[in-house]
Amino acid sequence: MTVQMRPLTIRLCEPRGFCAGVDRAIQIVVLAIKKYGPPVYVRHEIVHNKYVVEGLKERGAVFIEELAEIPVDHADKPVVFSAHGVPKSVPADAQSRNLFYLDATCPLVSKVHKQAMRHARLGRHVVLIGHAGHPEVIGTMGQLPEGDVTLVETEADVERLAIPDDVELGFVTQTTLSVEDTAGVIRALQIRFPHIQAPAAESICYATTNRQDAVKETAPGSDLFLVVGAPNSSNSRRLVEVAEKSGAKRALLVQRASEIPWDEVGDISILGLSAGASAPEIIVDEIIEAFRARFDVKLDIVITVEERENFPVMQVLRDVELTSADMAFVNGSA
Ligand code: 0CN
Ligand code: SF4
Repeated sequence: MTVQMRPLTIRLCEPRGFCAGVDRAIQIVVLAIKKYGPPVYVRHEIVHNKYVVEGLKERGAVFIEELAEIPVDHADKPVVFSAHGVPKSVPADAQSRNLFYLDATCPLVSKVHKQAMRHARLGRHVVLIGHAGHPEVIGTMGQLPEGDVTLVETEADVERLAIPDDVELGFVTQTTLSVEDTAGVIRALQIRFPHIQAPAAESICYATTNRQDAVKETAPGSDLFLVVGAPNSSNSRRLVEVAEKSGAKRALLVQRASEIPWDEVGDISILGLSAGASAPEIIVDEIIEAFRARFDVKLDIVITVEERENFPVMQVLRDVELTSADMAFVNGSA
């Protein structure tokens, strides 16, 4: 006797998953291992994803948090800085240790660094909107001398700011924030400090914006919304919040199919599904398969925009060839 499985529509967001900055950062580590041989040191998780980090470890990457962890007799091994960016003190420290470094900071994070430096050059104190303790925030604050940047996270923080009215101000933001919440914080800043200058271009990146837009489109009416991503991934966590705010009955962040709480999933008929910018597609596939084993799945791909961004790696790595297996790992499909 065949058992009828309950029908389930999976609304799959497109775009989702890897962005151009993540793709580039992973490529840099893979190419550096090919070119220089293992070990290649990587300062901080190259992107916030365990599957990616473990895959790179198997290929010969060694993850560290600080340059001082590199053994003295390995000073000739390359060290890669993560996609999230680093304070100016880090390349300076690498230079003083005579290390060979490859900077995998996403070009869109570097753009925010430049916007912050431009404000400072024009005599403005910088207000950074972002999450305390996040490596990107540490990196952006570290572009300027201590005391030249003030961090705010919320509208309430803006109310508490004790900056005299005659101080020239400019703001920038972290690249992976909630578009809506940030608009609120910017409004609060502009009310409190009408003379505050915006950056020359939007600091929240295209990938963050597009993934949030796609979730906004698919979340209404979803019984459950799953976002593939890590708890330390800012952009992934924002997608969970956006799903909840946009009308999903419940939204959860999962790193792998094994984290799906099946007891709590219950009798759902519409599932929303997306993935953060650091989450490989292979895990999205794994999750769809896990639902196929339990439901009669109909896949509904919701395309909100087509992404064409591609960030090339640095010149020194362009002569290295990738195998098709490397390429599959780099684009998240293996
Ligand atoms: O998850 P990520 O590694 O980083 P955050 O969203 O926590 O910043 O994704 C890549 C984004 C960048 C930079
Ligand atoms: Fe760059 Fe945005 Fe991707 Fe971060 S999420 S790596 S800023 S494109």
